[in-house]
Formats: sequence, C-alpha cells, structure tokens
Amino acid sequence: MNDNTNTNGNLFLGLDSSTQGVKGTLIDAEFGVVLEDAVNFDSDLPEFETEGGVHRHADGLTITSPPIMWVAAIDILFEKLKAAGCPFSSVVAVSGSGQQHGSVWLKSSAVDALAGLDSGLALRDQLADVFSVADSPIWMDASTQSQCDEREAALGGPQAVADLTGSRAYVRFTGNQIAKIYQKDPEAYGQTDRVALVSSFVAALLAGKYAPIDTSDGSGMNLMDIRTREWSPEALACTAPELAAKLGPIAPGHKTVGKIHSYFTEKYGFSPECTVIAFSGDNPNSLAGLRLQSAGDVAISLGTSDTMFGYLLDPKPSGVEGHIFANPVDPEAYMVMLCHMNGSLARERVRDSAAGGSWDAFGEAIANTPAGNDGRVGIFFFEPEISPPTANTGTFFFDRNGDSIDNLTPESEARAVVESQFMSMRSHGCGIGLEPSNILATGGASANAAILKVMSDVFGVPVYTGEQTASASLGAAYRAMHGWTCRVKGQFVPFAEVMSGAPSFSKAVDPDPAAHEVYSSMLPRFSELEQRVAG
Ligand code: XUL
Repeated sequence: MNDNTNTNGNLFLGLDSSTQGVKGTLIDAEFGVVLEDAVNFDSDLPEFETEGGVHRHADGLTITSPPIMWVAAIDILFEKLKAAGCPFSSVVAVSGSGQQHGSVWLKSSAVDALAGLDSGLALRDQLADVFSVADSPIWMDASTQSQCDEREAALGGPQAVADLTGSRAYVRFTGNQIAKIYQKDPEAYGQTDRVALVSSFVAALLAGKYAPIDTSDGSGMNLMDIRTREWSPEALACTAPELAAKLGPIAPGHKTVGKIHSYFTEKYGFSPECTVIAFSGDNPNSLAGLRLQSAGDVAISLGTSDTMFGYLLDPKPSGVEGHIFANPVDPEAYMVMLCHMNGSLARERVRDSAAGGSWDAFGEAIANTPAGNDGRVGIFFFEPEISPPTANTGTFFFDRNGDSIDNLTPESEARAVVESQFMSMRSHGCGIGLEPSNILATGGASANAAILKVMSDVFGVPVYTGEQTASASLGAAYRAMHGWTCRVKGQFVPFAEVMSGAPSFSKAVDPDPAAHEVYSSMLPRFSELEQRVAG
C-alpha cells in the first residue's frame, strides 16, 4: 500500500469474490495501491450461517454457497470503501475475479431485475427472487463423480476431454455440476434462463445486464473448446439440453461488458462513464496480478500447497493432471495451472524432523549437501498428492541405484524434500508444455534463499521475487487497466505494454549451470521413482 491518494488521475478497481469473502483493490495509473478493503461472509453476513463462506452438506461431498450472500457483500464492500473515502468518481474501469467453477443460476426475471436496480434499495432486496438454484455449487463440491464418468465416456475418455477442454473431467468443473443439476432437479434447470459463473455474475451485477463468461474462467468448465475458445457442441450435448442459450456468449478477458449501472453511480458516486471489463477466475487474475506476460513467464507460489502458473503458447493438455486455461490477458495464449498438494506442510515437517524446527539449520543442511544429493532421492507424500494424482501416502527414500532405503541423513533429507518438489514441478510442468524462461517465486517460503537456489538450479533459469503476492483483486485491477486501455485505443494492446510502468521484480538468484546439468540428467530417474511411488 502506498500513500498516493492523488485522485486527479484515473483509478482502476479490482474486485475479488472469493470463497470466504469479497475484496476490493483500487490502484492509480502508476500502479500504486490507493485503497483496499474486504468483506468476510462469515462475520459480516452471519445470517447466512456459512463456515468459511460455504455450506457443507450431510453427504460430505456437496458444498454450496448462497449467491444472494455474494450480492449482499457487494453493497457492504462499497459502503466500506465509501466510508474510507474511496474516490469512486475517478474510477474509469472496474474488473473482477471470482472463485472458479462456481455457478449462478438465474431465472428470466433476472434480466429486468438487473436492468431496473433502484439505488434507493439494497441489492439483496431486489435480487432475492432471481435465482433458480438458491444454493450454488462451488469449487469445493465433489458430488459429481458420476457425471464426470458419464461425460468422459461420452467424449472419448480423460485424454480426449483434456484435449478438447484443457482439463480432464473434474468434479468441481462447472459442466459436470450443470449435468448434475439437470439430472437431479430438471425443474430448476427448466426455470433457468442463464447459468453464469461467479465471475460473470458479479460483472452482470455491476453492468445491470448479463455479462459474458470470459474465455479464461470458461476454461474451468469442461465445456469450452480450448483451441477455438467457443463452447464445444459435443461437450454441451453430453451435459444438458439447450445449454448454449443458457450459457450465453463467451469473450476474451479484456473485453468491455458495458458501462456501470446507475445503481452504482447514484448510490456510491461512480462516474456514468466507468467501464465494466469482463471478470475472470481467481487463478487467471492471479496470473495477471503477478504480471506473467509472455511465453516462458512462470510463477511458483510456495504456500500450504504449491501452485505453478505459467504463460505458454503451445500447451499439451494432460488427461491425468493439471489445467490448461485460455490466457486472461492474451487472446492467442494459454495459461497452465498445476497444483502440488505437498508444499509448505511437507517442507515444515522435514524442517522439524531433520533440522530441529529451524529454517536456518534447514538452509545450512542444503548448503552442506551437493546438488543432486549424490543420487539419493526422497519423495514426500504426507497428503494424497494431486500432481501426480495418488492416494499413496508416506515418505519414500531411494539410493543412487534406485533401491529403496529406510532413511536419509537429516542433512540429506532437508535437501531431498526441496529437490523432489522442484524436480516434480519441472517434470509435470514440462509434461503439459511449460518451459520456464524465468520464475517468479511468491508465498511464504519464497523468503528462503536456500529453497530459491535449488529452484533456480533445478529449472536452470533465474528466480525473481517481489513484494507482491498472488493477489486476485490486484490482478483484476490490472486487467481493468488493460481492458480499459484496449477500449480507449480501439484495438488490442499487449498486456506487457500496459504494465510497462509497473514496479519490477528483483532477481534473487541465477542458476549454477553445473548444478542444473546434474538435475537434468537425474530427471528421468526421478520421474520413474515418483511414478513407482504414485502407482
Ligand atoms: C481452481 C480452484 C480453486 C478456486 C479457488 O481450479 O478450484 O483455486 O478457484 O477459488
């Protein structure tokens, strides 16, 4: 946050409707954060009785959230921003982010309700009756395995679904959720005029009319042809009838939806000229927020689980793991998202067992051991892993001949956990087309120099760090600036050009070519051992 409160210039607002709440980030034309505020569903809207923003159902698989709560939160957020002195009248564009995959089911009465929003009333009182499904399935829902199986069978198997839509059928992906609602509640399906995503729904609120689903968030549905960026007729046909009309149009993330509705100009003081730019998913917005802007730009977020995002032109969708999405800031490009479940928790467990709970000692252990660990490998699946997908948990150690051994020395074990995490990311990333030319490290563990050195050596590219976290609302503000610039110039302007004045990231470490060579020659053996463990 800087103290730049210059309101003479243009401001850009990013909104993030996440699982737990709604956040707003206002930036100026110099990329400074002017104001941020947030609403928490559980504490600010306790009447909806959510825990972590969701309702968990008795079957243990179904997880939903009431969309009217998301609506109510928008008014509260804008009230908070107003109370903080938000210069709404200088906001020239707003864009946003939504938790991915969640769906919002609207009756045809939504069209008039959105268009006729009255600034004398609250949003929630005017939109309470527009939902054909009162509790929306969200990304945590895992109740659609049978629909995934059916749709994969209809479309030729997991690899065919990945080739067509960018990912194999996942229980949380919206197409499978839509198939379930059609099968279980055909009446609600029949009453539905529009199925929006969380992202396109919040855009619709602001514009007072249906908003297109953007191609990037649309990639998380198992319904869009990832190459043409249009709804796939085959994928729609095996989901539910008349679905194309209910989904409406799809558009690239820089597209203008329309002007902000008079509800927001009258109530909060937005300018009637303020433009609403298409909203997208939270992961695509994080990619924009980290300013991954050309092929080879990769970010690794070292969090509870580790996530790797990347910008690429030539994806290789996998029927086993990982996601290819249309890129949110480049209509010709793609983005990759790969999640590794055993991230910080695994590093912390090894820090505790092998380095007495001290990050300094953990770092020294890495410094005292050679790149490649003399051929020894450790695989740490404390939790069932996502990449590679396996239910096989435990720790697994191998000597240089690939024979199983009981343990490693503590120093070797500290090195092994970090090496195996990055070797795994390299091999799985490469498997779906990712070839990093530089890496931006974010998240808690990116402060650890020893970890960053191994990352740089494994991938053979420089690693950068910055103040910035993978913030979806900041990314949405950047995308508001990007979409607005494209509109004002009347043509597509590269995101990198619009972002050229943003603060640069600093280089933390360059790779050591000799160490990189060690890892490259170890990689096939590592992948074989990992596969052996994953089963
Ligand atoms: C991504 C996913 C989550 C949600 C969280 O596929 O399911 O990251 O987007 O909001």
